[in-house]
Amino acid sequence: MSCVFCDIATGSSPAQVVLDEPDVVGFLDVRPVFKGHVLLAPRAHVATLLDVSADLMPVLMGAAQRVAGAVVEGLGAQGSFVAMNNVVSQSVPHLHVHVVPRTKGDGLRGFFWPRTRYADDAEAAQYAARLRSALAQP
Ligand code: DGP
Repeated sequence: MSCVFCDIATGSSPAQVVLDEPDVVGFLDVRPVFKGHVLLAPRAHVATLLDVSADLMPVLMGAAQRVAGAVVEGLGAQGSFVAMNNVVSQSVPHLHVHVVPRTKGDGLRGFFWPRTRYADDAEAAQYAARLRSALAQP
């Protein structure tokens, strides 16, 4: 099965690589939200966040933290937006963390999503309870 991010990880497809580590590769998004937008992908094919091993997770998040620092130090951004799509809105089914440089007034408003409200405190409490219950499963 072909995978464009596996090909970038092995070097068989070209990319502007910014981070080249044993378990993680970071490269410029070919269609950046802002210039310097980086994608971080595990070298091994992993489809979504739910498939990341416990060992890989801190490696991936550590790399995201360092790239978030690099967009500030290296590009002069004030901050960053760090996110990933999982299945829904995920156009490449090889996990990738977006690190987008951000600066006040850059024009990005509310990012991609519309916001809603809970009907009342009871509804919010019910959602919280369902999540606590799911998180309590072994
Ligand atoms: P997402 O929609 O969250 O799955 O983001 C996928 C991103 O991947 C999208 O912003 C464009 C980028 N992308 C897709 N194909 C390529 C590619 O071949 N090279 C690079 N550098 N980026 C790609």
